[in-house]
Amino acid sequence: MHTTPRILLLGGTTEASHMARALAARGADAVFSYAGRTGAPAAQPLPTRIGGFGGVAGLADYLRAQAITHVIDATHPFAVQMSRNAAAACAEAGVALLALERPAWTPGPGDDWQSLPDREAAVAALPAAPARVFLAIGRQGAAAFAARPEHAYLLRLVDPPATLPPLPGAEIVLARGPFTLAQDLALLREHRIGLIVAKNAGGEGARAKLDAARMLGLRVLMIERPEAPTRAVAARVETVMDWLTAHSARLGV
Ligand code: 3Y8
Ligand code: NAP
Repeated sequence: MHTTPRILLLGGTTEASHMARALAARGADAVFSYAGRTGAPAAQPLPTRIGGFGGVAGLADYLRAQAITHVIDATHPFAVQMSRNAAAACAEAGVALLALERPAWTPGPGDDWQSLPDREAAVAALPAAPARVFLAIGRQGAAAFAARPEHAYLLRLVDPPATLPPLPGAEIVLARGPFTLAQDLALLREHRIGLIVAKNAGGEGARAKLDAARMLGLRVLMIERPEAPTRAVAARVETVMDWLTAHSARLGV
């Protein structure tokens, strides 16, 4: 059976956008998928679908209905539910799966990081004395910090929130990354930030705040990644392209 690879690219990261450009340049038969978390996600050079699939069963049905032969999971390391569903649905539908995931950040000379296993640990790790905290973890996790109302919070969100997070006096800046060192230095200085809470996203799109923190001598409470499901993982777009080529040969094309 002569079938060219038909690819589902689960996106939402800088690496997914790079992957989309490489697939489009090769004229691959691919579809890009967003969850629909933001109002106007960046346009992609591939046909794009937006919204959930309806759990594992919904994704397995989608894979069969769309005759998908390869899934590339290029979602964010904290998008762990999507990654779990992709691993289960691909196993159920007999579809090849490869994750494209950037390595976690590690502290270097001059970094003052405290590593935390999860968001709740980060809430508990906040200092006793009131601080001005840059909560750089987005909208979905901010409410947990209502347990520590003595601190002044700065949030950076992609879209204006439908409802304000329950953080009295919190300041909100609206910005979509990737961010630059100059931007993040200015933000930390302007808001007199004393402490940063971040997720260990890895990659270049969100690391500027860490370089700025080091320059300003600020501590970072670093929330480490949740455990990802077992699956094959590549760290580079080229590796994924080689995987597709090798698999295409097996598909007889
Ligand atoms: C909808 C697509 C690209 C991808 C760009 C990357 C870089 C900029 C840094 C800070 C941290 C944060 C947040 C962040 C970054 C990239 C990448 C990345 C962090 C967009 C996008 C979608 C989302 C969803 C959004 C979450 C939120 C998280 C903001 C587009 C811009 C904080 C993660 O309001 C909400 O519900 C937002 C939800 C998931 C985390 C959260 O819990 O709030 N990303 N971000 C994707 C979809 O619908 O499928 O709108 O264009 C993508 C990007 N965000 O193509 O160049 O690769 O990591 N995204 C974190 O790392 O902590 C910002 O401010 O320093
Ligand atoms: P999640 O908690 O892992 O997934 C929750 C549900 O959202 C999934 O079960 C699925 O719904 C849907 N979903 C997630 N990603 C999807 C995608 N790319 N295409 C279609 N449906 C998707 O997801 P999340 O952490 O909210 O992340 C959502 C999106 O934002 C992803 O694209 C991710 O790459 C991006 N992002 C997330 C973060 C973060 O900090 N979490 C940071 C940057 C970018 P169904 O079960 O209905 O299929």
